[in-house]
Amino acid sequence: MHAFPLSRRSLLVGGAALAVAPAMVRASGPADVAGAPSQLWYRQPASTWVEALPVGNGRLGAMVYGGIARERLQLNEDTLWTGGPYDPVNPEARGALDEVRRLIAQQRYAEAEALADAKLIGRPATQMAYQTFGELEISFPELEGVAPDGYRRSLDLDSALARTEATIGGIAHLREVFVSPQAQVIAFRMRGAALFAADIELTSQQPTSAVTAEGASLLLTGRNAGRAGIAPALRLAGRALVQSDGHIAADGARLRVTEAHEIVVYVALATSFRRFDDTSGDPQAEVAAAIEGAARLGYDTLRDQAVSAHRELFRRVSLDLGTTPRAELPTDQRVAADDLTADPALAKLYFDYGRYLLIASSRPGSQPANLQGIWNGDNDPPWQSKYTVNINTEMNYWAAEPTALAECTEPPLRMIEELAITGARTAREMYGARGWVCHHNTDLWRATAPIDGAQWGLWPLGGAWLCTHLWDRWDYGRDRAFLARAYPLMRGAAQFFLDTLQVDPATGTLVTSPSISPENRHGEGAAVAAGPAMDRQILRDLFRQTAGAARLLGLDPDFAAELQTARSRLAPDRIGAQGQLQEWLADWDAAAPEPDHRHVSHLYALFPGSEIDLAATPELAAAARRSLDLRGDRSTGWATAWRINLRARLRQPEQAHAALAFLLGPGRAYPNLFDAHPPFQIDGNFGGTRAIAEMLLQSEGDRLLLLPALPAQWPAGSVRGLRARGNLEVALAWRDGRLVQAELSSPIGGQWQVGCGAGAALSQPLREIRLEAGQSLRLAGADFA
Ligand code: FUC
Repeated sequence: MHAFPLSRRSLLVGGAALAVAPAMVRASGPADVAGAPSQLWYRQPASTWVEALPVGNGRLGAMVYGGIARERLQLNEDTLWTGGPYDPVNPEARGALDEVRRLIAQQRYAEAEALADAKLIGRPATQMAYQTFGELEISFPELEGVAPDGYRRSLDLDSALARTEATIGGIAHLREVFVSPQAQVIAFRMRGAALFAADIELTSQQPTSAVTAEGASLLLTGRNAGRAGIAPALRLAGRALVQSDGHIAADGARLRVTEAHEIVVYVALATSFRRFDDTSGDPQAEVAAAIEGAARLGYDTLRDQAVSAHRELFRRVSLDLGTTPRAELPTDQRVAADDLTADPALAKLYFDYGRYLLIASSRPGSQPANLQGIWNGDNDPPWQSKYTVNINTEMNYWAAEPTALAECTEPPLRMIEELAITGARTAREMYGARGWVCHHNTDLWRATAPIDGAQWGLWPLGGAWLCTHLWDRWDYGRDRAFLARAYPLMRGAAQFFLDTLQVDPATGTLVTSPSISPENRHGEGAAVAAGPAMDRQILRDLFRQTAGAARLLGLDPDFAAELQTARSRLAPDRIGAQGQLQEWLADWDAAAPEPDHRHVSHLYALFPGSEIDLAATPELAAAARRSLDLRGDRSTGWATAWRINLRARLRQPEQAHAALAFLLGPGRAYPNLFDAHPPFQIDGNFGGTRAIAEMLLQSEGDRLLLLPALPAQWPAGSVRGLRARGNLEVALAWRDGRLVQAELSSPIGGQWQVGCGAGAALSQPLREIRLEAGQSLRLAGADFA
């Protein structure tokens, strides 16, 4: 299989991995239209983890507390997980599969579920957990008990610098933290206006970790932990180097600096992980090389390089939704105020933060953003902080294409390549099928078997859903070489379903079986079922996109025809007795035990899919709206974010804004603006960021809708740098709730149908526009009158 070009190693050699095609970069003006810096800031140090501020370079992460006498940086490295390579397929699964299918066909769902729980779930029935690496602690013994003046702790989203400023004991202090994507180190600098002393420690709760001090550096070594019977296979190393104009001496396992005006600390972290099936790396050599490289360049150069690499991505988009005096308040007070109507700039901050978090947690060569991005301070984190691919991992990337961060999708796209390898084994051994499959979760080791229990894990569409992101990457960027690399992955995902779809005895249509509608129980006393709506919707997309890719590449005409035939035999979406879109093949929705269930899986076809559409399928769109009304707009963090996107697609701006206000309020946003499931889960940040974009611009096929869900709370504003399908860049400005000007440009040219406005106010008919390569076009609001 052809490898994606950027390996983890390529990230380590320099900034070239992040280079951007010049055509994609706008002349970079100030990132912030409104003039106010896009910053999270506070008047006190963080006292809990969800007050600390996240910095990262995709691979390395730190949570900065901004303590006065004791600065803590909680540290992460994205390959530090429990366990080692393993194959969780249950050897009894293949033998029991037909019986589970037969019980489902006979509508004996509870029996089918019990048998599936006993025989189909993987061994172990859980996966490995993402870990915390440890902490860098810098304490200032002389500052103990001294109250600061003018304390300010901030994270600047435009430069990716975390800073703490204060006057302590009459002396000005300035501390700064960033993570270098080029040198692969976390860098800390403290400057004082008078001499100070500091103690520096590197600690870890990982097994057998030992720390030694030598000269001006600390070395931490250890290994990872096992989990659920899977033996640990990773060695780990962390190295810290201290530079100072003062005196540096080792004191046991820590370094003591005295009489300093300035200290700089570089931290490098690594494990022996190379790939899901290879743990032969040399972490000690890796951290030594990173520290040496950082020391050679020096703090100022590293900082300049890191800031410009960040800006290259971050400054592509800028948003202004209007500013009120609330924007002057510390961030925790803005969240606590719980009033998005009075503080439209908080939505802009959340949007900028979502883009910042994606850049900081997912870069070429790194692992994909997991349930917590890259930031985790717990060795037993919620849901193991892994990859839940029945919604959460996909949502992590919903903002990437429309907000011009395509590079950040390299890690999940590479993960799909790896899942296609491990998932081929699961397809063969568990189903006797060709192609590949991934169920509802995966981890660092790319496990693909069902886990947890049938109600959660017996869902074979995880890989298929991920593959729709391959298509999106193609559709937004239109890079044929990318499509050629992605096609075999899509083909394998589709092939699995050609081999495993079953004929439903009642309808004669093709259905998935066994499956579930993610995590929801139906009214027949079980979750397992045949052919839930989401499966059919995802498969319609996967088959259409795979056949489309084959056609574009001039490959496999017979296979593409087979996909189209199978596609036409999938049951269509159905409208149930409540006027709702049916979640299952039968109309079970009214009797389902959790009417407000967080997953809205059957609405996939409205968003992120687009088969259901107000104009093209008005009855189904009305049924989707009815389902959403029945479910309610307030849910867990990610589930609320999904609902906002759905309201935007339904062109219901007021509902979208109300749900966004809930997402950005104290129930679903922590003081550091991390999304609260609760607990912290980063998907809501990314889903919320996409939702704001989706309220301003929608792009499906060649259709473009401008301001389709602009709420009354954002009467005037502007955005530039958004991306649409077909490699189009869009800038918009509006006043009094109406478009003033749109500017469309494309390096490759093309043809689009453009509409403007929400709900019934949508301009009709759509305007057809055509752009030559490199051309840009201005449209005035009056063009849509
Ligand atoms: C899915 C969701 C949960 C949670 C978990 C990580 O199982 O149903 O709400 O987000 O993933």
